[in-house]
Amino acid sequence: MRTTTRLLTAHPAWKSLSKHRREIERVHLRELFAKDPKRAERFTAEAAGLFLDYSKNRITQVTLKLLLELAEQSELRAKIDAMFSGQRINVTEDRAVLHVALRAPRDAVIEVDGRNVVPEVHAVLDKMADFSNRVRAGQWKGHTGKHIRNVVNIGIGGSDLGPLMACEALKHYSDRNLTFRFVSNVDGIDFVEAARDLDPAGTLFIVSSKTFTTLETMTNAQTARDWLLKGLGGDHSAVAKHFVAVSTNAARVSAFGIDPANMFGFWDWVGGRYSMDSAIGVSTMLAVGPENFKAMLNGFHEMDEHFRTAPFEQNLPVLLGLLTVWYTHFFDAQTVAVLPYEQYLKRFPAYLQQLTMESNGKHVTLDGQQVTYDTGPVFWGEPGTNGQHSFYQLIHQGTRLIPCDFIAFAQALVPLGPHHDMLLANVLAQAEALASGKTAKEVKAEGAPDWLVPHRVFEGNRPSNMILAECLTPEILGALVALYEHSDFTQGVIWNVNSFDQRGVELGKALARRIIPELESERAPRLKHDSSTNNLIRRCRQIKGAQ
Ligand code: G6Q
Repeated sequence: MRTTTRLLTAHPAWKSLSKHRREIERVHLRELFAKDPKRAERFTAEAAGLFLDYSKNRITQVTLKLLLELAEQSELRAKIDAMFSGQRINVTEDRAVLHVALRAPRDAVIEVDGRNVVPEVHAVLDKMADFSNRVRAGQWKGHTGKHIRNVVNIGIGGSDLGPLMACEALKHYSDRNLTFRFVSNVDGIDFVEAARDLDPAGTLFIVSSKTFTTLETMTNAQTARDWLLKGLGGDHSAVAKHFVAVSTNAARVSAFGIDPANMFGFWDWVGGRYSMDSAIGVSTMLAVGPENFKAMLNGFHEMDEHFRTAPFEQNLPVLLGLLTVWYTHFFDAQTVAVLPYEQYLKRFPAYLQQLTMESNGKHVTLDGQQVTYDTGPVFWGEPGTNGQHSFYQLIHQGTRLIPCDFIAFAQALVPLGPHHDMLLANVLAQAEALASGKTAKEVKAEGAPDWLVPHRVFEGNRPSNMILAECLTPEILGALVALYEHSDFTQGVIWNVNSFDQRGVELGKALARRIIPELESERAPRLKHDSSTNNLIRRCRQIKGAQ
């Protein structure tokens, strides 16, 4: 399907925003708060257990109105409806984009090519639940009759980052009798370290790969099978008790030697980075049990419904997405820092990096025109308070504008003396300091000598969002992930790019396939790369003693 759309920069709201930006360039957040005692109430919104305070952004009501107009002029509403109704909005791969169907309730109807996909989704969820219950109850035993104590997910990218993040995020709710490991890197050390203290008789491997062709995953799966068979005396029938697969490719699963009865399926309308709530999440379900997994899906669904139905001015993903567009274009912000003040969310920024950067790291519009504006920013971050003792310096006093998303929880999952209040005080203080800063007058009043004053001044006026929830539950995790999925979608619509393909990862993969035999061959290969790559290949061969 090919469409020709109006260029983003031709939208009237875009032009008004460009003009408006010049008007508020010099306005300080301190002034905005001083002028409007109701600012905090005005710029907050709430849904699915998440409270978003976006009042510490460099915006006024005029900014918000213009950004909302930009969303309308970009036909965001129609595009949301197109996604939720199963239209093939992933035009370059001719696919529907229906991760929202993965968390739809059992009685919902969502059709792809005239077929309701919701019953299939629930059939897989039921199969996952049955399997998880059997493993957790010790009914699913290893080949020698031992209980399964270790679960190793083998996958990469979308088949790794989501379950890895979710298992960590929901550790508090997990069965501590089970150990979870994640092997993704083709660097053999990843497998070696994951397996070194495991007993093969009590270990279950989940080979997670949508295509079941991915080099890293298939290499690691093969290594895992060899390791298992070696550990269990070479009996091939052991594979059936120690390997299950998550894939859309039954033929390849079977060719690998995994009984298709032990395969959990999903569909081509689930993109890898949107798949943590599909069967790709079976490790998460094993960890936390089917009830908690369902609770997570409910949280996703609640945010989906909010995104689909709430007016844009109260719509959390729309607001978050528009603010990213605002800073990317009108303040030249190159990055967004995501800073969870919750140790269990330590992998959340890494997860978001794939979600956001694979989705909107695009240089052409849906109709193939080179964009004339920046698209997806770099997402990065670390859990608080650790970052405060390293890179926050640059956010506070550096020369770049770095919008921050702070994520905080009013209650600790495991209260421990004064820790949680200290944690909360820190996140609130950071957002306040970034917004208000500290003037030269204030520094002088503290008695600083004149020469030291400039070093101790904080400009402030540095924007942040605060995403606050009661505490980290499975529902909240689902809502949080859906918030970013849909914020990403909003940005992709404004930029008019396809947020659902990832062609940019292909070229390197293809070249690696060519270089592997060049490194492995016994005879010196005829190299036809650039001279740098040729030299590096020769040097690596020499070091390992090849010709
Ligand atoms: C995500 C991407 C990518 C994918 C991996 C693994 O959106 O598609 O990260 O998840 O390349 O692919 P397989 O699941 O097919 O092994």
